[in-house]
Amino acid sequence: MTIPRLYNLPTVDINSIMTIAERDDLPFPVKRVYWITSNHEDEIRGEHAHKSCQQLLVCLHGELNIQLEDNHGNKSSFCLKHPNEMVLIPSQYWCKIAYKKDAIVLVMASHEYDPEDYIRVYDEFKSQELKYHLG
Ligand code: T46
Repeated sequence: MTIPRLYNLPTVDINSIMTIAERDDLPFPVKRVYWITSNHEDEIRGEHAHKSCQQLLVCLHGELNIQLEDNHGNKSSFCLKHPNEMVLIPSQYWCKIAYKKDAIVLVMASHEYDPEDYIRVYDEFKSQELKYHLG
């Protein structure tokens, strides 16, 4: 079972800092990359789960708070503010993300974009738990 995880990626000091993620550092083959630049203080985004897609998030600038919940109600949270940190968000985790002003976030996804892969209603996500428990 895949669980949320924080990675500390290797860096090279070149007066600036270079952070490197080799293919073997990533837990899945990346099929899609996108990035989000937030203009608002404490903007809340996400609030959905993915059926299959897994994602890796890196906060390139600013700060990000990620709150995750699995379908058993187990919660975890991560604060990202260093560009060498990367969080794995597995599929089937409810995800709520708070962006601090001017946050820039890079996302690497295991799947191409598919609106059908999203569960956007929390009660629907929780009812999947019921289905899971009922077998
Ligand atoms: C996630 C967090 C971190 C596309 O057309 N293609 C894409 O690849 C993506 C990611 C989004 N879109 C469209 C769909 C919506 O009309 O962009 C719009 C905004 O997407 P959404 O409301 O899902 O944005 P966030 O910031 O709530 O969530 C996004 C990802 O969708 C999500 O998977 O984990 O960033």
